[in-house]
Amino acid sequence: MSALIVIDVQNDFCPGGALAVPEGDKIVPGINALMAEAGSVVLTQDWHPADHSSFASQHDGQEPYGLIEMPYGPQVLWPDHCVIGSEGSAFHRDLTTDRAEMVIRKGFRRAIDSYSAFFENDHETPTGLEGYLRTRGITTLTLVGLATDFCVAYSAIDAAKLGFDVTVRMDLCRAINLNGSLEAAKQDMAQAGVTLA
Ligand code: VGL
Ligand code: ZN
Repeated sequence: MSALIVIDVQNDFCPGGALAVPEGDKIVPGINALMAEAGSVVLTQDWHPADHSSFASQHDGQEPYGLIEMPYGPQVLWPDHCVIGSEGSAFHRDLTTDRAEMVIRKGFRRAIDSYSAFFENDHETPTGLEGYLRTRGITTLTLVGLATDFCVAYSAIDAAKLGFDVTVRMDLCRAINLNGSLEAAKQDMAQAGVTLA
């Protein structure tokens, strides 16, 4: 059994949003088309409290896109984005959400970020998605969405490590590309056994 995992296709990651990914909206029609053929569809939603610790605004003297050390490791600081219930946290208006059987929200704990749909950024706190997929007998995953080099890559690598058969449709993803993060993410995904299509 297979599932399509659509990562964070939300207003704040699209042009005009708080953490806009270039061309983030361009992938929406292709994702909708792929959903029509998918076995199961899971959507993820970045979902932060207004005082989330990944926001540069919460750290004196820090600017967005800086790097700090958190108890769980290095963390990039972001502009405030995907605040719970805000317009920016909503799915892009053209994304088909009707076929989603599961919506998984992540990053809702103030003290820890969660790029991956499977584990928070400490790499050990589970989101529950693994159990959901396994109990449904789903072993094959296709990932699409935003951003290639953060939430998509982290999710794909975790999924491959957990033993899922993982393909990332690169044509249906777009990247932030911060200091070479896209190239690094591609290499890390390939090394983890993810198929880049
Ligand atoms: C993401 C940065 C911060 C993503 C989420 O969806 O890739 N990136 N929060
Ligand atoms: Zn976030």
